[in-house]
This record gives sequence, C-alpha cells and structure tokens, in this order.
Amino acid sequence: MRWDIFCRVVDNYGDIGVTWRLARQLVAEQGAKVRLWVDDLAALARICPQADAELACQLLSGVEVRHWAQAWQTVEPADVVIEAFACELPTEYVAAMAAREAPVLWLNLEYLSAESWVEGCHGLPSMQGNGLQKFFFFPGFTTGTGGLLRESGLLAARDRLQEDAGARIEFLGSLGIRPVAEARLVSLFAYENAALAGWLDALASADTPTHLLVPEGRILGDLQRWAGSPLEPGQVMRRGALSVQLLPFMQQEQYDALLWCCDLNLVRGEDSFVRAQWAGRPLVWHIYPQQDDAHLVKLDAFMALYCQALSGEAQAALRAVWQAWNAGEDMTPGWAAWLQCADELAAHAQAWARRQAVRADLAAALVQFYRNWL
Ligand code: TRH
Repeated sequence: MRWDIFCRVVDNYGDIGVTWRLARQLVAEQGAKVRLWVDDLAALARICPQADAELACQLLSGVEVRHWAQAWQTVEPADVVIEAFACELPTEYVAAMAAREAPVLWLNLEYLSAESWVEGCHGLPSMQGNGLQKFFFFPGFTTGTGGLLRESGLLAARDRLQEDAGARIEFLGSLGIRPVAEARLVSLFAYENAALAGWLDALASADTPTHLLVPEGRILGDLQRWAGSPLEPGQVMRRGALSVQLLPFMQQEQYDALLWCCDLNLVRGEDSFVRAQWAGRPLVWHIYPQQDDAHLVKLDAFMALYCQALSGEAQAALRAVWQAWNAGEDMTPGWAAWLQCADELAAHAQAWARRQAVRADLAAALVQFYRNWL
C-alpha cells in the first residue's frame, strides 16, 4: 500500500502538523509506504527539528519526505493519493494518475468542522475532467465522518504522564518549567488577540495562582504589550497571582505532552485543537479566522456538540469564554463564570475524550475507505 500525501503550507503550522502526523501514523500503524510532499520544509523543521529544510528527499520516522518544488519531477503515482486541504496536485502528476494501469484512489482531505452538512458530504466522489474521481474525506466528531487523528498508544501515554507526578515534573523540567506551587498550569497558543490583556489582568488579581506557559508565536506581541517589556524564552514574569513564562516553540510530541500536563489549554486552528481534546483537559479554542466570519458558524457548530452533556451554567460559561476570546472582547464575566464550573468542565473534558476515542481514528478510517473502494 503506497501513499502520496501532498501538503502546501498556506500559513502557520496546521497544514503540515496534520499531514505529518497522518504520514507517520500510516507508516507506524498501517504498514503503509508513505511519501509526504511538502512545499515548505522550514515549516516542518519547526515542529520536527530532525527535518532538514534543505533536503529534496529525506527519511524521517519511516516517512519519505520530499520537497514539493515548483518544477515537478516525474514520479510514479502511489496507490492512494491525498491532496490535503484542496492543495491542488501538480498537473503532470494528475496526468500520470490517469495514465496508471492500476486505478489510484484520489482523496481530498478536508478541514475539520463540526457542521452537520459534513456527514452528508463525507466520502462523496466528484468526477474530474480527465475521467478520474476525487473523493472528499472529512474528519469529524460524529459517526458519519472520517474521525480524528489519534495514534493507537496516544491515550495510554497521556494517562501514564498524567498519573505520574514525578514523570510530569521531569518532563516539564526538560522544557525549563518549574511549576509554581499550587498554581493552575495553563498553556496558551493563539493568534493575535485583543482579549488577552483583560484576561491576564483578571488572572493577576485572582485569589489563586496561575502559571501561564506561552510557546513563542503570534500572541507574543499582545503578551509583550501587556507585560510592558520584551520577554525572553524561559524567563518567568510575575504580576500578582500570575506567572507568565515564554517557551521556545517545541517539537510536536513535546507540545502534546505539555497539553497533557496543563489544567487548561488555550489552543488554535485545527491540530492543536484536536490534541487539546485528547489531553482530556478543559480547553479554549481560538478558531482560525476566515473571510466573512465563516469561522463563527464552525465555532458555533462545535460548541453545540461539545456542550450537549453540560449543565446550563457550564454551557453558558464555556460559550461566554469562547465567544469573548474569539471576538477579542472582555473575558472577565465569562471567566468568573468558568471558575464556578471548573470541576464540571474538567470532568466533561475527560468524558468527551473518552467518547471520541471509541470511534475509529482518521488514519484507520482512510485505510478502511481504501479497502472498501478496491
Ligand atoms: O498553526 P495553526 O494556526 O494552523 C492553522 C490551522 O490549521 C488552520 O485551520 C489552517 O487553515 C491554517 O493553519 C492554515 O494551528 P494548528 O492547526 O494547531 O497547528 C499548529 C501545529 O503546531 C500543531 O501540529 C501543533 C504544533 N506545535 C508544535 O509542534 N510546537 C509548538 O510549540 C506549538 C505551540 C505547536
């Protein structure tokens, strides 16, 4: 079973984050031979420091990583071809797919959405001009979708770390983090956000301590404006009950483990959003902003699904915080309500992860789709 996965990095790290995970999992768990074609290897090198951004071809975790250069080189197409996020395959490659004697399964892996129409469109084919069919494969949270990326040992590894205080201290220490005693440990990964300063003020003036961990990224400008001075990675800045620590951007596996260690994770985009759900800890999602506020419909759709089993108070608190965070508006009323429901939100995050984990993961669902298609 040979697979070609094509990834064009639009911006940020979500496109490469998702395809890199998928490629590794197909190799490790499904016995697939995978080529991952990436146009921007520097993005891969940020989340996987073993990657060399200058190499046209390299083997990483069993995946053949190829630079997707502008000038296309002729290659024999694989059995399954994944066009990630409608990235548009090279014309020559599509022609080679059409010419191949054994048919090729061509899939467009779509962005994650909890909207209800996704179930109806998942797995549908679309006829292409050259007679080939392209199938739309939708990840998702419900039975009629392609599921979520989840490696087979993921939740067991999470449980081991969450149940072992010593291992947690050791792991956090390896990132230069010494958790402040009794503090709520919070990670923050977000786009620029006008709501940050007000929320940090609320944390600083709270009765209980918070230790906020911020991997370097787009929120740094807002953070430094609030701090009133530049922050260096590793440095801890204290104001009232709040300690803020900037962290170097880390390797993907380390970031996963950081999410497992935190009591609350603020995440963004697609991949960190899913990983925070697997952490089984409460999360706040900063959704990737789209034109005409199309993202707000997706935000609502997910909240509707996620909130189903919550009490009225907890639903209201979660919605207030998520909406304020995404609108860049005052978080303080929502945050006060959130704290009142913190225990329920924590239990719910665990239950949500357990329920989601019952379904087939995305890599297994892709392989099953291929088998059914054969
Ligand atoms: O980087 P993102 O904002 O990516 C976005 C979204 O995917 C969005 O839907 C898409 O349209 C846009 O890109 C183009 O957020 P996301 O999806 O969470 O991806 C971040 C990746 O970076 C994820 O794989 C986790 C990883 N990461 C690390 O490896 N180390 C780190 O220190 C951090 C903070 C993240």
